[in-house]
Amino acid sequence: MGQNMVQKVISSHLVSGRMNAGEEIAIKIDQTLTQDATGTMAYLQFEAMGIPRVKTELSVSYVDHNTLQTGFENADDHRFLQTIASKHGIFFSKPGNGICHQIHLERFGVPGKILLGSDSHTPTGGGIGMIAIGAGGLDVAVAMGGGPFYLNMPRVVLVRLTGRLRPWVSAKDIILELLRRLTVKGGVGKIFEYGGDGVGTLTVPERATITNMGAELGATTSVFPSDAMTRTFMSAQGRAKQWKRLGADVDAAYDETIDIDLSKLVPLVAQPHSPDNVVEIKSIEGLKVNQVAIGSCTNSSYKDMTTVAKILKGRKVHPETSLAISPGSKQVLNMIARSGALSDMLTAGVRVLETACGPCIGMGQAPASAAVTIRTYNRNFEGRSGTPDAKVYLLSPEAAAFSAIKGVITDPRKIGKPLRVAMPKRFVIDDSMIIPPSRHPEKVEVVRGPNIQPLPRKEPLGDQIAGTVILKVGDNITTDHIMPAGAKILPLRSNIPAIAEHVFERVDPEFAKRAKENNGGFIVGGSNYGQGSSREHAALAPMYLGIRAVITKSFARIHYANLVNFGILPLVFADEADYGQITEGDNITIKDIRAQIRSGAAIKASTASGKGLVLKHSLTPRQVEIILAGGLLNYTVQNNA
Ligand code: MIC
Ligand code: SF4
Repeated sequence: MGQNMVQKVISSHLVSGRMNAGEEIAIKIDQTLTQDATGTMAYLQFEAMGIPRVKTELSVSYVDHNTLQTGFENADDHRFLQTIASKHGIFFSKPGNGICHQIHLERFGVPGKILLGSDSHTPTGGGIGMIAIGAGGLDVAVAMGGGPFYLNMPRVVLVRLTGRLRPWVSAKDIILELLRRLTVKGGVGKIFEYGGDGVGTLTVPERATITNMGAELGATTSVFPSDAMTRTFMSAQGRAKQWKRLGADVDAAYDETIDIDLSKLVPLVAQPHSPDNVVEIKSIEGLKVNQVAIGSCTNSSYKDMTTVAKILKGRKVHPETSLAISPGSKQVLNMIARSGALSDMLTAGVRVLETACGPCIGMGQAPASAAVTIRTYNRNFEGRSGTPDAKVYLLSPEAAAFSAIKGVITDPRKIGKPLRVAMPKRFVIDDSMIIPPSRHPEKVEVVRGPNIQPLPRKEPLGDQIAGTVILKVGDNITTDHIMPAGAKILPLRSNIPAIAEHVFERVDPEFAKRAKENNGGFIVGGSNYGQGSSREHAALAPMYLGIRAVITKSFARIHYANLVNFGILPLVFADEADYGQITEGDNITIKDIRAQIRSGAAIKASTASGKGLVLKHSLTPRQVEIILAGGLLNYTVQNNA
């Protein structure tokens, strides 16, 4: 029998394991990317491994998250990142050059290669036929050092697209439709491989919108075949030589199949506060909109921006609505400047922001109290915009632009005659903001400002763990709940003692204080705990506060791996009903923990009231050794010694 595309790429990179769904495999990583908010830690970790030069084919360090520079912290981070990149063989993309995923697609992505990135939206690269996976910074550091990446072989789901999108229905509606059907948990342990006749109707940036937001399904990644459309995109980027055709064999088998008839889709919107809370735009038409934001790694391509400009041309943004746009990259901004599209936007009354993540992660443009803000982004978690009671809706650039004119949410099908936005024959290519590594690394001094604090390390696991339940939370807790971002907290990413003060701040402002008073303890959660970002700070900062184990009904993939990497035990209830038996303030003791997790069987714990509690783990034998060593860094250093 033939192979699907995922099997082809993984088998050609397989270091160990067998490609049976659920079994642990190790794969060779060709390329890595980091962004500044996760990158500083990743490079400190890489440095701690003592490897002089990266061993990947290509590693790129982007600066796109912390670009506000309201104090010295972000600029210190940028300088550190630039110098350490230069010293260790890493390309450095300067602040202002754009969002990591957009630039990687434009300038570096290669079909059939495997990319590991310290950002959960790394799967954007699937739009150009890469297997692109998001991971914690430490996993990326190990990959830069030449180590393989470990994961459980996902189930492969064929998403069969047929037909063609109708006017004013866009790629965003395809992924919103999947979120509507499958929810934010629906993709856990799966890779979505797109196929069918409908694929050929979608350009690379449209495909990238879909693979980008596949992260919101909880999927390991999503991927499109590399076809004529991919070749057209790559040659317009001056990279035709790097193109190769790649797709599934005709007789390939899949673990599951989902059918989507593109011609039946309608404009959709995700309502607050979850990307899967999807309804038809039509059903909420007329809702007053205070703010509109167009951009982010999901929808900031040349095609998106040009479409928006064409809708705005000759019209004005509504007097009571603010419209902010952030083009995804310098290339995009430059091209809309040259074509005149930028001028059309300005004339319409747009606020133009830097080519960076910006409002998507609460870096500026926080909406007014209780405001309605509609965005082309990928996440609308509560408080993420920087305003705790703001209501964030997610939709297509077309719908966002038209609603900005109307001042109320409006179905984009009312815009009128369909638009045609052709892809450029040749993009404007100027890589001058991508700085190659030094040819004389011995001469490069790595500059660290006071914001770069040393990495906290953890001791190997003791024989027993005991402590208090510091916090109990419900289902679908995001990493934005655990370790908030935003303009005030993000600049502390390189300073764990300082950022640890903010853990769970929006859920319970006393969390950090209580954890310190109790010398750490346990967190109890519901299902899909830790969905969202790849930020390892959501594990590293709780580790610093002494959290020993997190006990839940289930975990999201990247956060689970991050907990293991930092030596925090991720455990689940053997009987989910026990979740109801535990309350905040309970004391839990797990004796003989080393032997218990090694034996692989159920783990016996006890509460102060004397009640027994049965827990389970799904650690692989390698992950057990990592936990015993006190985390991946200790484990890697031990094994390299
Ligand atoms: C996000 O979209 O949540 C982020 C900010 O890009 C994160 C990374 C981070 O927290 O630094 C992600 O998606 O991984
Ligand atoms: Fe940046 Fe937002 Fe994309 Fe995260 S989701 S990489 S914050 S643009």
